[in-house]
Amino acid sequence: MLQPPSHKTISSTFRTRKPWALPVAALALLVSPAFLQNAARASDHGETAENVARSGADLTDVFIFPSASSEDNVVLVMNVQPLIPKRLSKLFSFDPEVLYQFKIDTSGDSVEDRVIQVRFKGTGASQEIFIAGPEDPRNTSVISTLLPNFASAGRINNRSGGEPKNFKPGNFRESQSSESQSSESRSYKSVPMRVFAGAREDPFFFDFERFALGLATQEMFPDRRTPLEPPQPRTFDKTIKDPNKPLTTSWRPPGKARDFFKPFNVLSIVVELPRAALGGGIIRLWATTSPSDGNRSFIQQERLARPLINETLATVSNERHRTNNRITPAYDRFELARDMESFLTYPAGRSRATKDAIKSLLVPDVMIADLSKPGPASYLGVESKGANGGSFGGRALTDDVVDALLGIIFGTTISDMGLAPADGKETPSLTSDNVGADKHFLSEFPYLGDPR
Ligand SMILES: [Ca+2]
Ligand SMILES: [Ca+2]
Ligand SMILES: [Ca+2]
Repeated sequence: MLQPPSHKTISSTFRTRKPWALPVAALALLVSPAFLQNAARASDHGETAENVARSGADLTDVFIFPSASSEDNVVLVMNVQPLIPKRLSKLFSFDPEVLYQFKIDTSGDSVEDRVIQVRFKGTGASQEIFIAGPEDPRNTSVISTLLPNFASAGRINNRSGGEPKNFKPGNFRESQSSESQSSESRSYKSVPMRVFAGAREDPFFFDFERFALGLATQEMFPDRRTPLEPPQPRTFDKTIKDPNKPLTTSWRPPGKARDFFKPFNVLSIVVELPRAALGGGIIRLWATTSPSDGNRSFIQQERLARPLINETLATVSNERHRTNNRITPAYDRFELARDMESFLTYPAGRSRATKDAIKSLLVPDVMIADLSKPGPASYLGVESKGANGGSFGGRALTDDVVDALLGIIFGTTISDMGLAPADGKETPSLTSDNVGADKHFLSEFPYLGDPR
């Protein structure tokens, strides 16, 4: 267990904050669907009823960072199936009815130009993984159809010590000309890929307990109204006077704050492949999970790129999380932008200029990486033009994305980046949850730590 290959936290014009280890007491929590449904408000773990009901399609994280073993390669990660308790990983399988996809936009319009599709057959120790792409998608809506040329990457490989597979399918194809606008005119060659699928330690770190459970089971931010409304008394919950006002204005201090996710595992899909196979330039990445409709199509249940955007800035009520999960990034300017306006106006109380700058920074919800740049990965690195320590962007396993978002919403990140003048509306005590990356990352593929 070594330091991860690309270690950068938000720093420089962002806050400078290195991950630090915290003593974390074991949490004896009964993880039940009811608990999740009541509590999940700000992580991407069980954020909608349908994700709790079908947790194999519940995305929890997306990462993209340079390979530690080859400068030519990049690593994509998606995690699903939240809150697998310690020592129980073997009881969980990927959902064989779900199509798992990495979607990659190479042209800057947040419409995918290439997709990598992953499917599973069977369950348990005999589960088999199939993968296709990166290739032009047959369609780009929330309805997906399968790429041709699915090939088996073998049996699921977390059952016998976590050995990953080198996977070089001969019939996988790569566009040789990213300049070409016509999919018909593209020619292809095979893409060597390394693939891992199986249980891993959950890399996400956040004081979720403080956020969701620390205040007599009320979440830190009472649910906000959408569409945008002025503050008014909530009639259906007498314990909250104002649904738009934070119930507390501080996180727990260092030493008291806890990474709620520390004892839990997830199921990870890790793919390492040449940067050139994804176009080699600036890409916009997101992941989707789409259950089968029972025929030949797969209907999007969740979409995830930048963590916490939907879950923090949109409300649970009015099914805003579900709505944003089920649309494509192209619609974020109509839906997610409205949610953000509401949150940034009421709980956060930011100025007009700051709100507009935050919306232009975070809408549409895609993860941007510049594959022409060396590592390390650094969250929001492309958007900040390298101001946070690197211009590759993407997201490293150790990036403190919680603090990055809190700094944007409640801190001086936006004015530090020169995107809007300081508005004097900061809430400094809310800009860090005081939890850092204290996980068991690996220095090599598949990078995420062994399951607990
Ligand atoms: Ca989720
Ligand atoms: Ca595109
Ligand atoms: Ca943090």
